[in-house]
Amino acid sequence: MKIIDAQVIVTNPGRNFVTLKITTDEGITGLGDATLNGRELSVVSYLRDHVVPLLLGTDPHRIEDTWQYLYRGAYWRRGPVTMAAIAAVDVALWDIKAKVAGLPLYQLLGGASRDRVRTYGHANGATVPELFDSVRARLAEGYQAVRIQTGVPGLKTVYGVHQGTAIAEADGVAGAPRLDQHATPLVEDWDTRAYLRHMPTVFEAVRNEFGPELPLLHDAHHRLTPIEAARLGKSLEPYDLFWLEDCTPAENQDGLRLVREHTTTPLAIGEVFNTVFDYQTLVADQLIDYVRSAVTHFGGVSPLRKLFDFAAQHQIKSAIHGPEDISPVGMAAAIHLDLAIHNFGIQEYSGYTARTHEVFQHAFTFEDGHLHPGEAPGIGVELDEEMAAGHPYEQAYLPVNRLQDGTIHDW
Ligand code: GCO
Ligand code: MG
Repeated sequence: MKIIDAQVIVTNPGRNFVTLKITTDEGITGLGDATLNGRELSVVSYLRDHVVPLLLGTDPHRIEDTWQYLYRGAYWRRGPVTMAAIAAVDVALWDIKAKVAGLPLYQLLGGASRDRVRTYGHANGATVPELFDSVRARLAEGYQAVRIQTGVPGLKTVYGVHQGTAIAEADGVAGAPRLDQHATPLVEDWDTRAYLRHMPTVFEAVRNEFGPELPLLHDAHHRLTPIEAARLGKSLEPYDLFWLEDCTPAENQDGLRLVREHTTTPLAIGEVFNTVFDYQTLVADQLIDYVRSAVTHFGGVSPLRKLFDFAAQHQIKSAIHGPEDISPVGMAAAIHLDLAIHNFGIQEYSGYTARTHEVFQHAFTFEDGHLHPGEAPGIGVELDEEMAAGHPYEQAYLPVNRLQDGTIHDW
């Protein structure tokens, strides 16, 4: 079998998504997600201008060899643009291989290790009463674990969450996704001391309202230094968090050691990482509890599977990044992997707009707070190209963040 065509399709059914579609001489097609939120067109060019010409005429069954060829052959390794492009190829080739086998992808990854995939959803509120309403909405949708993000008194914005207009036609499968993309970057404001004072009061209120059982998560969105993160983890211990996510900018892997030495709050990190090298110290020295990388930004199913196997040796679990800026193609690939691996932890899922469900028809289902990849051969997603063309690319940026004196800070 040979690859005879590879197209990069950009569509915006509520936000920008980049999809690679590979076609073989036997008419079998495979899809891969290459969406890099806020920098989408850089991956489009990487694929169209540099990767597609290398794929034409090659054997789609040689997934590992193609991966190594694109990774090592470029000479310039790693980085989000490169790894998102390679991820799209990897997933599209797995999709083709599983379609040829007539099996859903999870069967090729060893078969199901569980019946369904537990998810968590997002609850956001500027105030505590608004937050409670949002938690109730997630519970009504079936979620059995909830991420808690709130406003901080004195600050204008609810940090690190998707701001903007709720999409009116969102079908509510898992909450109304909010756009975090703006034509020019929205500027948020930040005060670490106010945040550190406020968060324990929020979690105390949530525990008092919703009881001790509900798994609660929190994302600090890289905004703290190691000593600040250590203090936050310690102050949240009474509220039994499922995890504290991205508490520091973890390019400084060793910084997590300081956090770890001071708190038993479980730590999750890695949505902006793109290779195993970003995790070496964190995993080998057991400085974290959950690895957060997405199939889409980590070079695909092949390397993420290897990371999970490495993490398993240190009792670290998976927690694949899955906000609405991962397309349904990337999400489907994640759900197959979640079902197959042994050290599964949880899957993030915040639903999609109704338009996105129409453009990306998918076999995966969401019920009672759990996902299942479905039994369609491959990853189980088909892209309606005509409909996709009706929702063209729109320039969009993520927010940026400044301290109150105007200094740019992490978002
Ligand atoms: C999460 C993430 C997202 C990011 C977004 C950026 O944990 O879901 O932090 O909310 O902000 O993916 O593109
Ligand atoms: Mg996050």
